[in-house]
Amino acid sequence: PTPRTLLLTGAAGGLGTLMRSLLPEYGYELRLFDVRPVEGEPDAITADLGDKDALREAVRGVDAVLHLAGISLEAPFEKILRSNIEGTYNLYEAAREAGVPRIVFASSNHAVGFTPAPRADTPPDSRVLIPVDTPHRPDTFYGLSKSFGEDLAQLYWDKHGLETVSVRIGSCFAEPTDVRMLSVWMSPADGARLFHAALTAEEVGHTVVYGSSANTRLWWDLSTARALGYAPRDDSEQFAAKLIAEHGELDPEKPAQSHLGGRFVDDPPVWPY
Ligand code: NAI
Ligand code: 15L
Repeated sequence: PTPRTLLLTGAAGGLGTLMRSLLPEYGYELRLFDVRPVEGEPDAITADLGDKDALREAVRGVDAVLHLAGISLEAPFEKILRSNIEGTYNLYEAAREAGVPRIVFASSNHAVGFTPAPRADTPPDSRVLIPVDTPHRPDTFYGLSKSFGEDLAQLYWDKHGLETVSVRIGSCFAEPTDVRMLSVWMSPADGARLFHAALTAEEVGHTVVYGSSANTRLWWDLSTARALGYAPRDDSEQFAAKLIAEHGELDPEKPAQSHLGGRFVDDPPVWPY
């Protein structure tokens, strides 16, 4: 059955803004949560993930949570600890206490960012795709917090029966903007399809999936996502000629071009606040 009331954390962010416009057509009523005000949404809850009372209030009566809030780039460990590690724990505790049955957790490819990518000079149809059970190889403190979130989700399933789909999102933006993104891009429309599948599939326990479109140059295995009912419709290949003409093919000798996490392995973009 489709959950009706969905708590969307991180609603003011890039992905939160995309999902605010795309998810209502799947039948969700959204309750919004973010530490920053959500533009044009006076009923949004403006609170930090450190505020346990606000979280208890936020989860009351919801059918599921789409947990996007957190620092989305690299940052000093103390900041990651507060927002992503303690913050995600606080959310899970509030959800457990309230009996919320399912969370969809925005994990990231950076939980496994130091995994070597299939070489760019291997033809796409003979590449060995990275499975979801590849060991955690975080590329940053940020990626480490996503590895933690996946383990936390496993614990809450095993111990408390709270279900999670952990989505290791690639790059969910309107368009891919570099050559790596040809492999890891998730179109916003496919993002909404995947989150909807993760929210509605039966008996997920704790399931880990990669989050991307059906890209010709895909690096990872989408079979666990497809098993939830996800049927991606987009492919980044339409952007390939222009991006490759501009930047060239990925260089397998350069760490930032030959690992899943891209530049996060040596020069991560840093959280601005
Ligand atoms: P974003 O940085 O645009 O949005 C994150 C939101 O979380 C912001 O609005 C921020 O105010 C809020 N937030 C941060 N710390 C908070 C706290 N302590 N309490 C309450 N709210 C807090 O990031 P984006 O791109 O929208 O990503 C959303 C989620 O998806 C993040 O968890 C990110 O790590 C994950 N993700 C996103 C990817 C993408 O391609 N956009 C790729 C992989 C993972
Ligand atoms: C992420 O986890 C970030 O939140 C997002 O801003 C992108 O950098 C994305 O990964 C990526 O790997 O492209």
